[in-house]
Amino acid sequence: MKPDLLLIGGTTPRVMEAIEERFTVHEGRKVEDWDAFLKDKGEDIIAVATNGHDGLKPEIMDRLPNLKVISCFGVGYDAVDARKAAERGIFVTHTPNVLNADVANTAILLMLAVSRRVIRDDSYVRAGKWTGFGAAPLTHSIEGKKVGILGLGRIGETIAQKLQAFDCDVAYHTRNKRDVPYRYYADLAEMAKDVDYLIVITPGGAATKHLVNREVIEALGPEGTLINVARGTVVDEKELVSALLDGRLGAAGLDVFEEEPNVPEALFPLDNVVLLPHVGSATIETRRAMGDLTVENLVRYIDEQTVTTPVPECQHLLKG
Ligand code: A2R
Repeated sequence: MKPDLLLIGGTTPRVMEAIEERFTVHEGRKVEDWDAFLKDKGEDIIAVATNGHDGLKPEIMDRLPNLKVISCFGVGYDAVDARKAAERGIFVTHTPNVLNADVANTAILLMLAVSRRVIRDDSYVRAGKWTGFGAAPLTHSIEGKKVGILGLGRIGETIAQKLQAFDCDVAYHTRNKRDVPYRYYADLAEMAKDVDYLIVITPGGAATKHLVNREVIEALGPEGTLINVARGTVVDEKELVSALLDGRLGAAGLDVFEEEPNVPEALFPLDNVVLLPHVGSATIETRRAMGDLTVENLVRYIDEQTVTTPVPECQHLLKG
């Protein structure tokens, strides 16, 4: 008899095939009556596979008394209450490191796309304006600019390393100063005041909610550019939109939003803003690696009662 797994959200055919080999899979998105499902199957479910967006609702977790492992596809796990899971001895796992390069590339892609006005200039060509009006207006270089990184963890450090190729002057803000060759700011607004670009790459959740507030946005200022590849909640989106509309902030490149998939429509006409549908890690190569690690964590739990990449809150559950 295969153990029972609840799959929340969709997944790739490769992951589906791998989990179906080892588990009886119950697809959450096909469940019409959750109450009936949980009454019938809640006690059998020992594993949940989910993603950073859907997570696992607390009211569902509460009704899975024999749950042992929650494997989350993605590095951010703010949609799962990892502390509560750890208290119950449940492993929460995520997929760190394998996505560092592509999320960092997305941050730099947004810096370049915004600064060089790629979307505007592409439209310029397609609309026949090049032949009609001649050369497009000049744009800004990212070469040698000052970049402040909010969150210098696995991905933030990868961004910093890649920015060396553009001769950027990198600074960072975190709660704990690190032993790295970049200038540290204990105060985020101070850093925002001194840089041309502010890149946000912290985790989401309550601890980072609206860290980028009106004061930080205004410190970045009319010549500054905000790049967010972390979570929409880290930035006060209302303040961001109003600063962009008033010209109190120069430009923005955004991969994430507070109420995904809803994006403030006020941003749509602005050509100093580039908007992406949360695709930081969304390449075939990286999503495959993330999927494989999601499955590895589930299978190792079944075979060895341990996991490969627990979130920090569950680290202590590892044996030895
Ligand atoms: O504050 P520290 O020293 O714990 O540094 C972490 C920083 N961070 C913060 N910085 C300022 N204020 C905060 N309240 C705060 N909370 C955390 O964010 C650390 O430098 C960084 C997180 O790094 P990692 O845990 O290595 O995460 P990783 O793999 O870089 O991914 C970051 C996020 C994910 O959680 C997803 O939401 C997103 O990127 O894709």
